[in-house]
Amino acid sequence: MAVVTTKQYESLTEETAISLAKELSLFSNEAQLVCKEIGDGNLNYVFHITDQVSKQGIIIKQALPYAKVIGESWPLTLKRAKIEATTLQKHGEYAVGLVPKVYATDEDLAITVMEDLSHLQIVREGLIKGESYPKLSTDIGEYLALTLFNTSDFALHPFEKKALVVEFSNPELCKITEDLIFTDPFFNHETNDFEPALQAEVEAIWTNHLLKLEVAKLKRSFLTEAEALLHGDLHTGSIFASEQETKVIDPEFAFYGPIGFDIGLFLANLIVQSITREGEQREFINEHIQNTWLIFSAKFSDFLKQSEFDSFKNIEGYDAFVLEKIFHDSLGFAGCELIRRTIGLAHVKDLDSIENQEQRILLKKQTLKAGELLIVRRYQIDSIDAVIELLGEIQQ
Ligand code: SR1
Ligand code: MG
Repeated sequence: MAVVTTKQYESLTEETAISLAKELSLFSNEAQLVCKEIGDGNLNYVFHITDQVSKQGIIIKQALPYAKVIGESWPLTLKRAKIEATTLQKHGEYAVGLVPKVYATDEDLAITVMEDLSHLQIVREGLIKGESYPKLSTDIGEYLALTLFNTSDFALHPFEKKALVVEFSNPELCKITEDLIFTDPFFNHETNDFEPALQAEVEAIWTNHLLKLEVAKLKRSFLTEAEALLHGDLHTGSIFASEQETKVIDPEFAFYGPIGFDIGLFLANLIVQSITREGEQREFINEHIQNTWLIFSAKFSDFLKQSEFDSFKNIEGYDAFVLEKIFHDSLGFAGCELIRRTIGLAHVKDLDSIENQEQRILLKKQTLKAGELLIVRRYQIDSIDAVIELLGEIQQ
């Protein structure tokens, strides 16, 4: 893999991205390159470069020194590009084929050059259109088990694990999550963004003592529990898929945190889909929710039995304790994600694109209720089937 340095940071354009691709010798001399900036996320530029002759392509992702979603008034570290590239490589060692290949990085330009995934769709977009991605939950359940187990103390020597905790320290991006997921939505904060028709529900959240106490505990867990190298932002906009393939992208929020966080974010984004769909389509999403947990927990539990470093792995009840903790954490984190995606700064298209105002508000209220109940009842919910039952009660 090429590591280019010595350049001064400057934002790429479609033209300079092509020049860079040529410099990196990633195409033949005869290639006729075209480039389009396709980034639709909150933070970065994404350049798609294709050779008109061979039809081969690459992606150049560049971090901007500020949050694109807000503008230059919100500065943001460029170091996240290195964290993202290194995480793709580390996770790719374990979750083989489930993350894009990295071809080159340049720390000064804050770029990652990677595999072209343009034959796939962003899962959020596809789900909104009614796609069902039959392999999605099996692939993501495996990705979660492989990446989270293999970067944890269960699989690594304590010195190696602690060195990784330092290497993947990502304070600025973590602060965004601490604020936008765990703090601002639960207070009358200026970053919040909600429809006036939700005023009563939002004020009920701000004054719900029990809910805030439980969110405080979840935030504390996010701040202090360095269990595994997380993706850190595993929503359905961070996954590309087709009927045959799944690839997890965008781990710029990666850091060592609680295992349930990645699982919770993914489940929450499926739950939004469950809430916005009906009939058979909802059942299909509910099966994805169940299967994600079943695949993850079965694999993780198998791996745990073979742990090289945990002397207690065969103590009866230990495996169940570990899995139960991850399950309850996941539900709590899912609840926080549901609430922040409805009333916080960064919304989801699944809800905001519903044109009928009455329907949109009804479904946003259901999303808020699902979030609240997952947080406050997480220790009483004893199975993934019980999560589906809870959703059924909210949807009546
Ligand atoms: C200012 S960044 C807003 C959100 O976009 C990212 O994808 C993360 O989810 C973050 O919370
Ligand atoms: Mg992202």
